[in-house]
Amino acid sequence: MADITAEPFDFPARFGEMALVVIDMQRDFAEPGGFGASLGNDVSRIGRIVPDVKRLLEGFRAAGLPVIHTMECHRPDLSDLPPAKRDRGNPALRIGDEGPMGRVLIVGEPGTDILAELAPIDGEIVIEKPGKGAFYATPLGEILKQKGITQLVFAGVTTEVCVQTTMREANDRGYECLLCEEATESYFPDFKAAAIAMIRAQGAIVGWTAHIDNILKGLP
Ligand code: C5J
Repeated sequence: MADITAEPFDFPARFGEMALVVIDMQRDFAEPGGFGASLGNDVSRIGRIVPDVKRLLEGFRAAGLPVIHTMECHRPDLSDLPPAKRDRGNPALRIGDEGPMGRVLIVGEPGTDILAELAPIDGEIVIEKPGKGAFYATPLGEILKQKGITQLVFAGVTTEVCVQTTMREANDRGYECLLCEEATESYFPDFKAAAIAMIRAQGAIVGWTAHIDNILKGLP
């Protein structure tokens, strides 16, 4: 066991049981013309964390620790897209509509892809998820159980939506969760700060948060 400097207190790392989970670093959330932009968001904020997400990925790869990527996406026939999700808000483009990067958030479309700089490499797991949380309607729980993973380090977007939802799902399932502060982002800086504060409040009620250098220097 080795401690990673974190808040609200050091994270008791067990590297043999740890995986990195990179949430939804997809073109649709990070590039103009995608789903995030269609909701009126400034997507440039997401692009700014790419170098740190890459550093974290490379650190886990170099340490030989498992890496899991998630993608928010739906089947082409939309059979896994509840009307309540498709109809929500007033976006310029709805999920499944044809946009400048293909059909929005549909599996296999160019906009749904993970950013090229962060693309999964051979042996890494990719979870396609129809919800905000990565456990809902996916095999993630089974995969983690098979691999004996009990600790999850999180990166990705957006902090208060898919990242926090997945951390809460994981926390309820008994995983110890650590969020890398520099490798996550929101379209709303206040929401990122609030999500980080909520996660680590009350003695790590959802999990821990840590700076990237402390995570990287703690890796074996
Ligand atoms: C959102 C996500 N924000 N990956 N998705 O719709 O956070």
